[in-house]
Amino acid sequence: MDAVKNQEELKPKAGEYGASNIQALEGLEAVRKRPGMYIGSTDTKGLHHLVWEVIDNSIDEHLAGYCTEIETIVHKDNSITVKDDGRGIPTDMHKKLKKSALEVVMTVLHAGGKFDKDTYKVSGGLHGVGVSCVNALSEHLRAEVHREGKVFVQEYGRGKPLGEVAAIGESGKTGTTITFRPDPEIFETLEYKYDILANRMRELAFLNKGLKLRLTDEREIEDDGSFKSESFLSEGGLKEFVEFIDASKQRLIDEPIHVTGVEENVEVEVALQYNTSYTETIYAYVNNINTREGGTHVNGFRRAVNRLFKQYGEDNGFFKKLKFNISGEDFREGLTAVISVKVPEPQFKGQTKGELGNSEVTGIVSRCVGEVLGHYLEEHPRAAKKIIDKVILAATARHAARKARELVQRKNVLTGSGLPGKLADCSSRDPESSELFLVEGDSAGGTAKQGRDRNFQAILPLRGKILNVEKALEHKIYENEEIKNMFTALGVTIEENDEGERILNMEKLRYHKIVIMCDADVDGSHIVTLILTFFFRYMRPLVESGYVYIAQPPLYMVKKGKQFRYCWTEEERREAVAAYATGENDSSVKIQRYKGLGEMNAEQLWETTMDPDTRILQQVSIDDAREADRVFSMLMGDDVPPRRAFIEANAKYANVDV
Ligand code: 0RA
Repeated sequence: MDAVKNQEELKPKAGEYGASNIQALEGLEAVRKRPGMYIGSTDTKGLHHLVWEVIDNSIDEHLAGYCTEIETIVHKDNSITVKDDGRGIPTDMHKKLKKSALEVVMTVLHAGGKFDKDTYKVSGGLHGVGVSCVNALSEHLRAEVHREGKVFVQEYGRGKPLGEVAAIGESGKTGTTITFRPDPEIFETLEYKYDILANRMRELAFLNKGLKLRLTDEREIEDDGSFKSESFLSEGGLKEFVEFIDASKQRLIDEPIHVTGVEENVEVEVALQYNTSYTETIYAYVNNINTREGGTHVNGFRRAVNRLFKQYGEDNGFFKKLKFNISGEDFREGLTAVISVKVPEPQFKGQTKGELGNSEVTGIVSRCVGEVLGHYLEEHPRAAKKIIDKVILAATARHAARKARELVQRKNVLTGSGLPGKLADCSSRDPESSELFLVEGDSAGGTAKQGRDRNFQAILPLRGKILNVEKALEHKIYENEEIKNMFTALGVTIEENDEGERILNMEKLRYHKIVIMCDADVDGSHIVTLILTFFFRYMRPLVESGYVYIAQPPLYMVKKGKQFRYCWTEEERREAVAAYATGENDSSVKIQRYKGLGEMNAEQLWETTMDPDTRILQQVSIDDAREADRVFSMLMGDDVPPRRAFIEANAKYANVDV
């Protein structure tokens, strides 16, 4: 192996990329000291972030027009290889640092090398910290570069080179292969999750049409002896992405509307479709990064959709018979869209930096979408009419729901305290220390009432299955006894703003802990999903505030004589049995499986599930609730849209009286 000493032959031609472009900024010690600052966390999320960081660099090569395939391999020991066919990391000598550019890119923080603003790069949010971070946080890393006819290799330990860059052979190809083993001194877990990797790669394939991403998991062997492996490649891009998201839904128009455009160096691509459901699904990306909190690109998109459809409906007299206004919200029901913008210098805002802040983007997206949508509506009058009908349907239902809601909310005010008869309230009037248990079934509700600490714990029993919020019409929701009880017990109301948007008024919220307590069986978990779906759709701010929890009743009690232990997992059960048993098959050790809350008495329920000192509560994150909603829509489907029946029964759009 000969180390690269003579740099003359590797000198870049004029205009080509050279080592001197790379600026050295910071050392990698900082990264190891405070990894969270660079990759967000050192849990499973941070661990996967290492892979995204390397892949992002390969995708930058794709965006620059040089890379068509990225292969990712999870090895048996959870080390990772990412191989691309891009240009390869430059290996010529960096003039100031007197080191190979490869070494600089791998060992100097922020030396990504691609500082020119004309090329879009994946940077912003927590991304774009550079492969050097991956190197710093890897026990071992090997970089192999095929470039200029040669194969160059350098290896590192915790970010420090283990030797010089070596030219180890010849190659007719170009590309970079990085293999790294995350450092156990840094990460709490080292186990890569196939599904997390696969889902992100599928998403990246949709976002970068024509780019092939291959994932191989050497930890899993298939029946035919090969490793588990999948390839992701989309020729249709965002259009296919929208079709994938809506796979289980009934589409309203034949194929998604596709928008592409460029303005002021901002690239815009959007695909949108309407389906027969009532929920809006928008996935938005900036430079391939998912912006969960939306931002100016999403605002621009909404603005265009509202403006164009409203104009079209008015110009064609479709809204003439309506006795109420169409509002922004009405354009959102059943809308599925993917918005992808490429912005040279993205600014991210918001709590989790998941919101695009660049104000110029609003107008750019709005104009691009507006122009294409305008043509589309002119050229597809039948599709346009279908969408407008759907919008009118949404407005009509919103109008009906408002009336139903107002009726219920007004009645409440008239009937004094307004608290539901079924509620066993607590004595505390301080929301911060008060808890409401939503308990499945009257009998478990009774046990919970006996077992609770009435000073701060309130119990609201819910009958069997609460109303199926997927199938139900919104105005029916507010008439449902169980749901009304939840609203009044909690002290929250829904109001509408000028946009027609439903806003949850939490000013009079009576509890800051809302605990869903269901049986630990299949039915119970179905009911949890149902309740979470309801919270996600109608009381989302409660979830976002971190007020919603799921109780975790034990699955077993293991007993021997007077000793007993509650167990929440199979493993705990095995341990308990092992601890009590004096020999094999010790018949004095008894295992009781708790199928439902009803099998526990008040005291047991208190000490296992309700007592703040001993209970386990799972706090529901917004992602949990969103996932419940997704699972739920898939299970329930929407074969015959109920609102269609509703609207047919009420014939004329204008005169819905509830
Ligand atoms: C610095 C400069 C150039 C490319 C890269 C780094 C690069 C980094 C990674 C990481 C994984 N795969 C990669 N591929 C490329 C520009 C190279 C040029 O101008 O020739």
